[in-house]
Amino acid sequence: MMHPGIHLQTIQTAREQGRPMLAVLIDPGKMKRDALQELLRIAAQCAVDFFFVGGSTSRPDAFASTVSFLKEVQPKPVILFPGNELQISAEADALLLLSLISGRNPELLIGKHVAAAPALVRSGLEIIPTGYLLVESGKLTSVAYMSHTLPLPRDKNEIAVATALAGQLLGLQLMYLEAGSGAELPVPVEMIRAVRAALNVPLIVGGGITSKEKFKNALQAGADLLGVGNALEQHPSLLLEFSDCLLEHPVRIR
Ligand code: 1GP
Repeated sequence: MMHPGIHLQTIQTAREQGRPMLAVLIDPGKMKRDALQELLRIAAQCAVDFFFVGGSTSRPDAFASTVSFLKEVQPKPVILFPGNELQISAEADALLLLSLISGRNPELLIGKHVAAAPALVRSGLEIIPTGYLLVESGKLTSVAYMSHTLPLPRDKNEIAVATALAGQLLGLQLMYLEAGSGAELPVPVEMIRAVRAALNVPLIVGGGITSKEKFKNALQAGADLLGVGNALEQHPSLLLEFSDCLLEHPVRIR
């Protein structure tokens, strides 16, 4: 029996209380330091629960210095969302150990995990086993290309549900329904609703959430934690709108 660490417990408790959460995704490969500082200034006034750090193309040095910087200048937990096995930093609070269960690339199901396991144990990080489900989202995304996997068809909710259930049966503690960073289309609301209804573990939804309306749609469909990155790189003030949306949510406890 796995005992959840403190950050997983926080997410589980929020789900039980019907209090959706917000994670701001920082891609160190894309975000310059002054843009990050501006985003942090806005985030300090918002209902941000976590910073996720990761990306498909980020270099290890930029990755490590971004994690250090975040830990130094702001109080919210920093959770690693690694784009590859080099994106590990013991300075963070936790790491989503992603298994790309929508795909059939053995390296991303278990291979990279075997290579990284000794370093993960040594790091002392809270490790959160997470099922990662990539959903087709219009045009080809970096994550679909880099992972050499076929995303789930957008209109096949039953496949998404069966995949998420299989991940849950295997003991994964979170599910991440992902359209891909910078996705043209976010995960369809019907799919979020169907997967959320089938799961006992918390559901993260991200990719292509670029407006308050899309944010609200994912929230109302049942996402327990919303991940937003790309849109905030371009329009950091959107974070205020997303935060208002969470605080307006009927059962959000402030
Ligand atoms: C990517 O789900 C996250 O893994 C966030 O996506 O950058 O499109 O917001 P965006």
